Amino acid sequence: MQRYMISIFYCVPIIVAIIDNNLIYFSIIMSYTKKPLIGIIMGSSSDSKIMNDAAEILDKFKIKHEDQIISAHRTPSRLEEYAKHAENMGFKIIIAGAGGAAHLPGMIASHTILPVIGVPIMVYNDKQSKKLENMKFSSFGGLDSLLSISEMPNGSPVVAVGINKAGNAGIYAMKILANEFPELKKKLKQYKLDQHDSVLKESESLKKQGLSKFVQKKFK
Ligand code: RP5
Repeated sequence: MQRYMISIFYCVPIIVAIIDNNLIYFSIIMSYTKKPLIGIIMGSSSDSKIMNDAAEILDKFKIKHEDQIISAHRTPSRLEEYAKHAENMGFKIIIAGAGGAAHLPGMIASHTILPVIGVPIMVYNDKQSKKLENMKFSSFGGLDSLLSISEMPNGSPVVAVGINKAGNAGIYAMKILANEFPELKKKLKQYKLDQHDSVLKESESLKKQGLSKFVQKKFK
């Protein structure tokens, strides 16, 4: 079976002609740039710096998102309200970050059928200090949060990315959305090509300068 998509109008909504087994049919693809499609939530304002990596990816791909703080432990009643709000808003995906016992992603998933991508966050408890070396990390270095999110019981899955890897949550969300929005598929392919090119560029420069000079320059 052969499938082609021809974009007729590059405006919103986009109308595409789909040629499938010699049959032509038209389909309207709504633009993904007009309204928030993703809800980003986090358990505390202290998670915001890490969760911003997810927002940056979404912004790069021009996907609107709505960002909120919802604490599973401190604002439990808001959890259920938020799940309803996310569905009413037409969000396609929720990205939820939390540290420590990290119940937020799992609890949100239990209130909605929307896919939830959980970001385990390594908690630090010296909020006054801006210097990384002065921060005191939680005893389990984020493993507590990773296990809380990934070890959801049967029937209530939450996808977990690596500890503090909110950017990956953003990319994964783009991959899910790309099934619905062909333009996003193209952008993801380009993103991969850019990654490839940037490794080649670095490798060329390493080869040219030699390892010791390269390291001196890169880590100065
Ligand atoms: C979790 O507790 C939050 O997600 C955060 O990562 C952690 C610490 O919260 P704060 O004490 O910094 O507010 O609920």
